[in-house]
Amino acid sequence: MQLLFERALLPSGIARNIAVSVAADGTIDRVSADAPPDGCIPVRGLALPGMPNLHSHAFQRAIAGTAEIAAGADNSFWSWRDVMYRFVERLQPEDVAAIAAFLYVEMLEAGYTSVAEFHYLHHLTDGGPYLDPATLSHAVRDGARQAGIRQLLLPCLYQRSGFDAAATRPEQRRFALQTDAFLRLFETLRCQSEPLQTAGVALHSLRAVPPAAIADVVAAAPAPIPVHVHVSEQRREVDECRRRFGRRPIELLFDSARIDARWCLVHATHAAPTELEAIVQAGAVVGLCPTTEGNLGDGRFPLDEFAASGGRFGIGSDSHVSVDPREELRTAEYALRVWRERRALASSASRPHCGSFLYAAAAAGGAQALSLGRGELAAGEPADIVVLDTDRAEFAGVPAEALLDAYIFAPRPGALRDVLVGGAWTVRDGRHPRRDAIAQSYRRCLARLRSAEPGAGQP
Ligand code: NGQ
Ligand code: ZN
Repeated sequence: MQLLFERALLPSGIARNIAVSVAADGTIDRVSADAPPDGCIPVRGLALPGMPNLHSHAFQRAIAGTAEIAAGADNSFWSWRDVMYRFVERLQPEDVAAIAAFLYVEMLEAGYTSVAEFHYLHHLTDGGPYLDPATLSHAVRDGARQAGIRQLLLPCLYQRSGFDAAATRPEQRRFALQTDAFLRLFETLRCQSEPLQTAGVALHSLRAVPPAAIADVVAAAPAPIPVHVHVSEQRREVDECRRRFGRRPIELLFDSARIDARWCLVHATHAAPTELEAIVQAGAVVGLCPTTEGNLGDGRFPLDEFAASGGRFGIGSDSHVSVDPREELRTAEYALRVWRERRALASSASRPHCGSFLYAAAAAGGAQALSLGRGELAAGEPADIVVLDTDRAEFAGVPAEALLDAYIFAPRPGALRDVLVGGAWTVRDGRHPRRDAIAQSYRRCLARLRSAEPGAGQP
């Protein structure tokens, strides 16, 4: 397939009349600004590399917006987690698939072309193993297949409830795995990989995985297999880690494994300056989830300083209170603005356009975290492309070099028109072709879950 984009964001900037040829295996085999080859399909608008979503817990989509209730001074990340745990109690495999499919349709329509699914729900509701231990992993993969999104599935290791604990708590019973069972699960999923469905490993957190188990997993899952881990999201876990190990979580992680470019450190909110420096040196990606981090009251990440020192980052929608890359990027930048009382902080003199910088950096960091290449429109990269409808009145008068700034900082509905994943159109004219059917199963699933809730049936 040969496409001729009116405009495209290339590593060198926005260029006009760009021909992109897509190979049969779903990768880009040529990008050129020369005279277009015969048979090119013209596409109006601005083509961008699709945005990888580097952190998702799909099932949490179903509680997004339902935990925004005052509950006294103790309403925190930890009390939100209790609400989430209560919801997890009831989920069946078909629910997990239905929720994931709907969420992934939303992602595609918002311009995410790939997702790293950080998956820690493994067992039956009573904590016993499924006959097939990959049952719930297959459910999230099924969701990805229904929607047509590219997915890096990250089965997650979870072994204890805190730094001092020997095991999980009852409400975490569906997550707990021994290291050997975890590695078998990963191996199963890896063997079943397909072009759009790959596997890596996740360690839930330094809280939930002891250092010896981290070392075992890293030895059994060598580079370039991607490794994702939650780190330093909450001050409380930093304090508990220091009390138990005399070190901060990221320090402990660096002492437990060789951290390099295949690692994605999710959140890293409370990283100390020396820890941020170590992440930059290692070439690891920081996985920012700005809307979830804001929603849960996590804290502030110094993205301006981190980016200025060459730190790599990408974005994730995590708990899915928002499913929109623009909102993640804008929230990250606005958190800096209200903190520093200045503007355009994430960008720099060499990359002055804040929106363009944030988009390109997050596309590159996300691609690295999903082991997908460089996150650019270039030969050899996956043909994951989104197209903005720059003919819309909303873009009138916006110079080409500011189109991405306008897209991100003055967002309007309908700006994103088409989405290509692995060379196949998954969204046309802003709509996923299977939206209605998938939304209908999501509705039915939520009705079933709500009616099974304790206290259901009351007004
Ligand atoms: C999670 N979510 O694993 O779903 C976590 C909460 C925890 C976020 N951190 C649970 N956003 O960290 O223990
Ligand atoms: Zn998470």
